Amino acid sequence: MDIKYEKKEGIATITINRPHVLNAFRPQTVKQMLEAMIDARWDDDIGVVILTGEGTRAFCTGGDQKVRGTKGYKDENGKQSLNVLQLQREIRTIPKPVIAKVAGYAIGGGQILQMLCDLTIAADNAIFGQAGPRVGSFDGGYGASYMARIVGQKRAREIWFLCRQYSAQEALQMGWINAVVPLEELDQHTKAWAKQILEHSPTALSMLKAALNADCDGQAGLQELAGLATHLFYGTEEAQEGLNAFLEKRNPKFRRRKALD
Ligand code: 2NE
Repeated sequence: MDIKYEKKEGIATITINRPHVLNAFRPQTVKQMLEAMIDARWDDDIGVVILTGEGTRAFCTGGDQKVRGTKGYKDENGKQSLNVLQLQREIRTIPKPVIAKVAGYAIGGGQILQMLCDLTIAADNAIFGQAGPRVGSFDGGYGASYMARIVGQKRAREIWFLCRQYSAQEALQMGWINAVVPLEELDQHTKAWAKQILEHSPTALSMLKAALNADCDGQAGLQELAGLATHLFYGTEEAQEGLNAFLEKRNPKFRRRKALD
């Protein structure tokens, strides 16, 4: 297995477990992370997901350059793909807060994964940066546009064009991450944030996540928000009347809509 997956006290933790390559991901890693993320999505006992990397040297250094081919990254059968975009979308749309717990390097596609998490807590040894243009790659999706939403257009261009590395404190100043804590306290702080979130209304949190996404994600974002609204609507007397009328082969008797406060 390329990942560790643990569920405990309402928190699902996904740990990229490839420390020999600073937790760079290959297709198998991404597939396993996706499966874990989907499991957490449908598990009613889970309210928060933590994404992290094994050890203290790296959160994730992006795509494993040692298995990169001419059409993508090679899996165990030699098939080439770039399925990390699907993982990005799952982090973005899972209706539960996702926290990135970052120690060490968050570089390239790894930096983008942490950025797509709802919150990022970094250890004081964390280093953030882009590497794509240095190794002949780029992420022109969320990796570019969402970054610019967070750090601003000028900074996003600097990060991508120069491929420099930034300390945790610099990332905090840019609003790229939420908090910096001493490395030895990273677990404790991340758990405390997760536990505080677990005290709050899961429906309110999911609606807020979808609303914040919708502001950036165009029609896909509206679809996500509308999906949650539909889910809530199904629980109303009005929606049930529509369903019952169809099943009973009669015309529905909808009451006039009450004005909302
Ligand atoms: C992160 C960095 C700067 C760390 O440098 P250093 O000197 O502290 O460690 P070192 O010795 O470079 O790394 C330790 C081992 O991990 C491997 C290294 O090759 C090395 O292994 P050995 O040579 O000793 O056997 N390693 C680290 N990152 C790796 C990677 N991504 N793939 C394969 N092996 C990796 C330094 O390691 C670094 O610059 N790493 C490469 C960062 C990078 O270029 N990432 C890919 C960017 S593109 C991307 O992620 C991407 C995208 O742009 C679009 C879509 C999807 C993905």
